[in-house]
Amino acid sequence: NRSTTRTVRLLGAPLDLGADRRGVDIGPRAIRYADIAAELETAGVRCTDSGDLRVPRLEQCDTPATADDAKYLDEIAAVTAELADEVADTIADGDVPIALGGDHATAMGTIRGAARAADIGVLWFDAHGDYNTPDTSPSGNVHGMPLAALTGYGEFDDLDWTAAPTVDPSNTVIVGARRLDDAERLALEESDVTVFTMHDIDERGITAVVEDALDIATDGVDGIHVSLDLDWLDPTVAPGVGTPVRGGVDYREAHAALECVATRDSNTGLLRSADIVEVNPILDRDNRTAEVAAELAASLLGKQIA
Ligand code: HAR
Ligand code: MN
Ligand code: MN
Ligand code: MN
Repeated sequence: NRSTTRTVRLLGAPLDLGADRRGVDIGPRAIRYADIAAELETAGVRCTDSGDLRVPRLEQCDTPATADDAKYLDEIAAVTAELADEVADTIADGDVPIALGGDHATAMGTIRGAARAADIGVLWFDAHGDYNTPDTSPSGNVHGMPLAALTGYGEFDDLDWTAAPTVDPSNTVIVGARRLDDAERLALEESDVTVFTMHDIDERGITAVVEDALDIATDGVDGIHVSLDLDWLDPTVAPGVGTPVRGGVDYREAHAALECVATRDSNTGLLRSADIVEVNPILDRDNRTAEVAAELAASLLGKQIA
């Protein structure tokens, strides 16, 4: 059991180079305006904020060639390398980093930083698999690729760190998948990554699925990283995302899932880091998606309900 008060350090990552829809760079600001700091304090943790990482504006970057297989990968590599350093520093200071994205390429930074301190597993809450590679991606959008890069699958010419897995695929679990590209599905089937789909959640219930996911992610490692893509939720709950997919988890299931993680964490202290990504305020309604994101962060950190 943890006895001391933990400190969460927010790291803004206004990265939008991995996605097509503009606006995800405003995500960190929207999540702060939804008062994530106050939400986290209701969970009994201290909250500090390191401000935003510097990200080149899309307009400053060279326009990718049509049919580029991984758009802006160089720029994304540079930004996520800085984020990895910040995450590693935060963990070294004894704090819990939460990166506020930004598109899901952000996780290439957070997870790499967290994996520097200890062997970790990954819980990946997402409608998508994000397991494309430059060779398989239908879009060239790097936010559809981070999990492949991090588990050492596929060839990423400009990312030297992908030669070895950052996290063991057998400790990597996707929860809530409902839209996989064909090549991506095949690659996941052949991998050691575990995929729990919405069908599994329908059949078995969210808490049973997340308990299994936790068992797999934590097997033989020291901690876990939680990667929360807001498009994991149903678009009726979280409309402010670039690639909404119907049929996602509802508000209560989302909280129940993160409460499961928090309960396991309160027993074993396994939560090392997190990221909250893909909030797009331009596509949102009344900052609803950022508010859900802030509330879910509190559930993850162990907020007591009543
Ligand atoms: N699979 C599609 C692609 O690779 C769409 C990926 C969308 N990704 C996210 N993150 N929004 O989950 O282009
Ligand atoms: Mn994603
Ligand atoms: Mn997604
Ligand atoms: Mn293994």
